[in-house]
Amino acid sequence: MCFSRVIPLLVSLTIPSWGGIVNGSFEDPFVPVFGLFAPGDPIGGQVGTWRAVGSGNVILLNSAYTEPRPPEEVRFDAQDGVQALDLTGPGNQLEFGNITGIRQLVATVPNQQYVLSFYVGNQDSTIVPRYQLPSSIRLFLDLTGTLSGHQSVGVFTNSDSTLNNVNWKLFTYTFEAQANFTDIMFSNETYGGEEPFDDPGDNYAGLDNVSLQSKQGNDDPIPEPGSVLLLAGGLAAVLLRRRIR
Ligand SMILES: [Ca+2]
Ligand SMILES: [Ca+2]
Repeated sequence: MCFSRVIPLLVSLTIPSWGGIVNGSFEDPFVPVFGLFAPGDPIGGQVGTWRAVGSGNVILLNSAYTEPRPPEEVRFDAQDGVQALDLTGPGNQLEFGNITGIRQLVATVPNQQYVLSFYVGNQDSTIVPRYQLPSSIRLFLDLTGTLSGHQSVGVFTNSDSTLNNVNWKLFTYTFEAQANFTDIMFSNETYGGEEPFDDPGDNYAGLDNVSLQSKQGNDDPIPEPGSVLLLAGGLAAVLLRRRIR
C-alpha cells in the first residue's frame, strides 16, 4: 500500500476461532482501515499468535481501505473475513533494504505429515502504477523446533489478475514434522524497485487464510509456547535477515 500515515490500532476482544494456526485469517486485532506492526509486535491478542519479524513494518489492511482514483477505485478485499496482511509494509520495504515478515510457532506431532495452506494476494491495478507486478512470498520452516533451523522452502508467486482489486491464489505445502513445535515464517519477496520513478516495483503482497492440518485431517492441540515466543521473536528476525541476505 502507498500510504505512510499511521492510524492507531484498535485492539479487539474478539477471540478468533482456532484451527491449528492462531489468527490465520488476520481478523485480530480489528483495524478500521489499516494498522502497522513493527518487528517483534504480536498480531492479535491470543497466546501463540503471529509476530512481525525482520527490519520493517508489515500492514494489516481492512477491506474498507481503498485508493480512490475517481471515477475508479482500487480495492483491497480480503480473501477471508474483512482483513488480510500486506507483507510489503508501507511502500515496499524491500526498496529500502528492509526484510518484512511474520512468524508463528505451532504445536506439531513428530513424524506426522501436515498440509500448510495459504492465499497469496496480487493487486493488479491499472490506475496505480505501483501494483502492476506479481506478488511473491517466501515460506520458511523450522522443523527442529529449536528456533535455529529455519530453512527457506520456496517462493510462492501470484501473477493472476483481478482488475483494480486483489486476486487471491491458494498455495499448499506439505511437510513432515520433526519436533513438538514447528516454526512457520513468511516474508515478502515482491520486487520493490530500486529507482522509484523509473523502476516502481510493486507495493502489495497479500497473505490471508493461513491454515495447518494434519494429513489425517485433524487439528493439533492449541500451542502454549508463551515463554518461548518472547525469545523467538528476536531470534527469528535475525535468522530471517541472515537467510535472505
Ligand atoms: Ca482475513
Ligand atoms: Ca501486483
